Amino acid sequence: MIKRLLTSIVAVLAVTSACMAQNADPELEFVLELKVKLGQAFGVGQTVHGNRFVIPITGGTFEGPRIKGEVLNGGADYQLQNMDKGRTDLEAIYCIRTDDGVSIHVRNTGIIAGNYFYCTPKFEAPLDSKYAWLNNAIYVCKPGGFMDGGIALKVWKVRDAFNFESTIQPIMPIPDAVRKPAARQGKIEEFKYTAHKNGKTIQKHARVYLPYGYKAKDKKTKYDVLYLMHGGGDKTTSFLTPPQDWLPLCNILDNLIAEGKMRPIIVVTPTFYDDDENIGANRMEDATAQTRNFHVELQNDLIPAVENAYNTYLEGKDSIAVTKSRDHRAYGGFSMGALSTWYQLAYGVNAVKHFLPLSGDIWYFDEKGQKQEPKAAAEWMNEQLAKTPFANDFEVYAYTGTDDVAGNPEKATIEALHKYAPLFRYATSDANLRFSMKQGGQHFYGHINEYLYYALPLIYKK
Ligand code: FER
Repeated sequence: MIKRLLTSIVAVLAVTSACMAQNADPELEFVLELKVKLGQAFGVGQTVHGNRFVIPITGGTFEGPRIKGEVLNGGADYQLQNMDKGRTDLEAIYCIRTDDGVSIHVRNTGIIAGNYFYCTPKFEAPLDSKYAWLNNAIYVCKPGGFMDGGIALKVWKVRDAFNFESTIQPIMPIPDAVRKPAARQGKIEEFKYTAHKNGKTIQKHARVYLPYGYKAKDKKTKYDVLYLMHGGGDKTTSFLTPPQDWLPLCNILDNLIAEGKMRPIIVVTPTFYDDDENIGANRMEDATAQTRNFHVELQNDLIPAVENAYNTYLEGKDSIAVTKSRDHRAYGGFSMGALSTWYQLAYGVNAVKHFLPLSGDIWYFDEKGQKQEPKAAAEWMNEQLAKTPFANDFEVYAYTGTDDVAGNPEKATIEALHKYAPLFRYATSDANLRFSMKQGGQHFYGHINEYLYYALPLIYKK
């Protein structure tokens, strides 16, 4: 008795753990439609089980997205008809054969009660065949129509519904130690360059983080470069060296590199404004246009200037050289900088391989200047990428927080990319789009820099 009790507890636990792994609701996936030819039915009469009725199955065809073939002669539908109770129980047993010669046994049981006519077929396919996938699933079936001397039956497989919410990766608190200055620190330099913007030549600057141990003279040691764009109203220092109550990115970088969690890299923090001290009218339209156009300056001015000044993989100054070294380049940004990241992906995927949109959605407008729904933005993004030779060669690492103004907009963007932009592979083993949300994460650098603690080791594996 006790032993049986223990056994059943173990069984319950096994069932519970299997259930916990899949908290999604079920949905149906169409598998095939059968067109079954029926022979002359005959009644056996009243038996101990009820009124037994036999309908021979004499042939037919079947077809679905992954399988097709013929229904074999020799099966039958064995029915128990209880007309007085308004109920018929049926059990059809027969075989089908695929067009490439695999025989599959079918046993389809169901009920007819008034208008309600549903069955649950079971398939027995040879384990060593390419149809073995039919074996381990629950199916439902209902008539798709009645022909003279036959019946059409549609079959669906019951599977877990895709639950977008459950695919969002959570973000754990980062270790306290990585917030503090590391023993071995990189250097932050000011970098001046000439940009060509709206037909004008302007002098601009960016900040450059050089990892600990970077030696200008050691030309053989080359570094990948990450460009990080600030948010609206911010400047070139906002990421790396914010006021003390924010989490400075230089501490994260120094500590990740010192702990061996990522390769040493160069980080460049430019501005999409004319310069730090000239943020213009700082109206939203200005910022939107400047984030949209920054890819031109990045490719023509900033990348050639900064990557020829430091030891990087860029060899040359033109766009061909920039494209050749794109595997070694990442672009990310916060808020309006995230917007510039999406625009960089849409307009400048030739120059960059890795993208880090941090708390920002895609702003896609129609001719009247109306911001479009995430679906239209996702379709536009897919079209943009499809035009390039890099449609299958980019990676997106998207992050935001639940208490961030960009949280829900970015979440809607990711879900739309998953649904409507086939070039993005999301929640698959070969994903090129990843999405994480920090519970309570807000719209400020302190939280954004936490996201980079997780993102950078993914891009810059040792
Ligand atoms: C967003 C929500 C807010 C976003 C940007 C902002 C690009 C804010 C911008 C600003 O105030 O500068 O989804 O995406």
